[in-house]
Amino acid sequence: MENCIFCKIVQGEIPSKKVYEDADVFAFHDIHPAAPVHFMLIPKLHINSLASVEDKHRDLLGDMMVLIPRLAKEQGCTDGFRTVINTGRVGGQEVYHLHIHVIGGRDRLPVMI
Ligand code: DGP
Repeated sequence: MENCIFCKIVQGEIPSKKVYEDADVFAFHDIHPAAPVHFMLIPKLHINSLASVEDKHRDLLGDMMVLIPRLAKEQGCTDGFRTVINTGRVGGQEVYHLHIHVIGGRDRLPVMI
């Protein structure tokens, strides 16, 4: 989608520190890490937010969930991690392209991201 930062990251138009990529999803480090490990997993397909998901996205979202523990472990989260999905204005969402924050790497993780 035009003017979406995360679509531009997927397309390589904006540089990012890539964690993982396959045909459907992309993961990269957050530019403002809240903890030693802080990356985001996004669908390549532009979906505005969790509030916009539809039944047709079921497999994609399932694949993302299954991927998270694997990537978290690879990034060094051997004793747990936190996942956060900020949704909409009240949820504090800043970038309107669905993303799952994965944070870890220290004992006391921030509640808000
Ligand atoms: P949220 O509040 O959940 O919408 O968080 C959006 C996150 O995206 C925020 O933690 C900072 C991160 N972010 C914004 N712009 C960029 C960027 O250009 N590159 C990277 N790597 N992260 C970004």
